[in-house]
Amino acid sequence: MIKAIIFDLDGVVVDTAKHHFKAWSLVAKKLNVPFAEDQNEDLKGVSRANSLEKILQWGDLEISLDKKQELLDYKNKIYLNLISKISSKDLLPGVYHLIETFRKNGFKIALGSSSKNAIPILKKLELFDLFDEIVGGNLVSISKPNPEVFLKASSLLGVPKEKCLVFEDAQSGIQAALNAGMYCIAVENKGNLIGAHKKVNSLNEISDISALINDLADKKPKT
Ligand code: B16
Ligand code: MG
Repeated sequence: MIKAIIFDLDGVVVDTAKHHFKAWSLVAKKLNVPFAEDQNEDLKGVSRANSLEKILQWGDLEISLDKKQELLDYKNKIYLNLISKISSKDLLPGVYHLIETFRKNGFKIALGSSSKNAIPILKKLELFDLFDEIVGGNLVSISKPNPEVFLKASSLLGVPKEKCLVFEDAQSGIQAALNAGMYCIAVENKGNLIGAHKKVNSLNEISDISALINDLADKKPKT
């Protein structure tokens, strides 16, 4: 049965989606591409470079590699500025308690995030030491929905993929977990996400991890 838990970072552990949105809004403004909050849903879980490609597609724009790099650096500079003061106060409800509970019950814990800023963010949140393995955007070559990030976490933990459970807030991340052959719980309160084995509005809805694991045992990883 399930032996390892893999947490997505942005949108599951910490409330940073609004900061990514703000930073991408400024990039889109520079490019004169209309960019609304619902479009930001399509960027969740997607790497920085692939997110820029999507915005360029929405605007039907082609730009040079140098200009792309300039915009990626600009976006990250704004984002880093916006998150400069994040702390454990910005953790999403229930996440700290849930990680601690899984740890006390012998589960391995990993991070599986597209973010290249994952390690400094975990340090700011004072969570770094709670993770057995951390796989961020610097360790993967193909972004979610490709399963690479989660398969790397499973391999580093030494736990087979079919014994891993992923918590995700993005459609691209749910697809990555399913593509990896893992269990997946969607964390969202808008009712937009499809395909996960189970949905919760917030992690603080999970009070009994044995019941949760038993509930998943009746299902199979969807491959
Ligand atoms: P960075 P996750 C993802 O993190 C975010 O959801 C996505 O909006 C962002 O573009 C991506 O990380 C890359 O982040 O610019 O910090 O490298 O949800 O996979 O934890
Ligand atoms: Mg996320």
